[in-house]
Amino acid sequence: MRLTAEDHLFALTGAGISAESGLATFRGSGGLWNGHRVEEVATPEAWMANPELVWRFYSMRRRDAMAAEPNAAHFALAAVEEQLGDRFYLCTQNVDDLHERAGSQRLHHMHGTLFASRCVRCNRPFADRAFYESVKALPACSVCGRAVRPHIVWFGEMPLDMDGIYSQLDRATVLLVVGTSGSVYPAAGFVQIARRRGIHTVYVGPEKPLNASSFSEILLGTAAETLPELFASV
Ligand code: BV8
Ligand code: ZN
Repeated sequence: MRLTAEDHLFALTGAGISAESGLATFRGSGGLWNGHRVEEVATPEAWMANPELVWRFYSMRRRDAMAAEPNAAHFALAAVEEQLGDRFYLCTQNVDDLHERAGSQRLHHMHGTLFASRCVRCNRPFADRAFYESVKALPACSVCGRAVRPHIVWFGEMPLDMDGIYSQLDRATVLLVVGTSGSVYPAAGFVQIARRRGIHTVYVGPEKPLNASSFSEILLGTAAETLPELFASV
């Protein structure tokens, strides 16, 4: 991948970029996440059926993310953002805060964030780092009393700010995708949009993603090993 001073870089990351920080990926553990089937807990149906299980799952994810540190891949993306400024945009499917903690600013969490919650009726996200691990500890809205849920986009729900993402994709001259299996849409479809626009598309990860055939370039390797080198020539 060659980046010039005129390029607009759109970077999309997935769970693989946080793997070297010790955070579990969706597929790494065979679709199970610490013993829970993801479909069991990352859906509105699961929330309706068992809010306590869902809050236990996300409390565990909050704990894991608090204990993790950003790795060289997160820092490499923050460094290249320094150089590119407004010609850089990072869209992550991840809900952990490792990109922020590595210094990324032009960053969008299209599937929500672990450290925010929102009332199911008021719907305004607020910062929340608490753990809710028992039925009696389930949070309720201080304004209207209704249930408070994780500010996470579940399967079947609309990802956040799709218009903003598509307009950034329109400006990009290079799409870099890091550490995602390409199994979930609309994120897995961004490379097809980029390809139709004829821009250069690069995938970085230790194994080919499901949408591998759409990429101009596939760099097989881990994120922490590959990204610092990839940006060395910028
Ligand atoms: C939507 C937050 C409409 C939750 C996530 C039938 C019924 C209902 C829906 C659907 C359906 N069929 C299709 C759909 C759409 C559905 C979908 O795609 N389902 C799949 C399963 C078929 N999508 C949705 O529901 C989305 N919403 O479609 O709304 C719409 C459509 C268009 C426009 C507007 C609206 C919402 C999906 C969001 C769900 N929430 N996350 C949470 O975190 O708890 S998804 C979650 O899984 C991730 O965020 C990511 O998006 C996805 C896949 O995870 P990955 O990040 O890719 O991780 P994975 O483990 O899969 O892969 C890890 C990769 O890392 C591997 O490739 C591995 O090789 C690599 N790796 C490992 N180690 C390293 C590494 N890479 C680099 N370095 C390493 N060291
Ligand atoms: Zn409320």
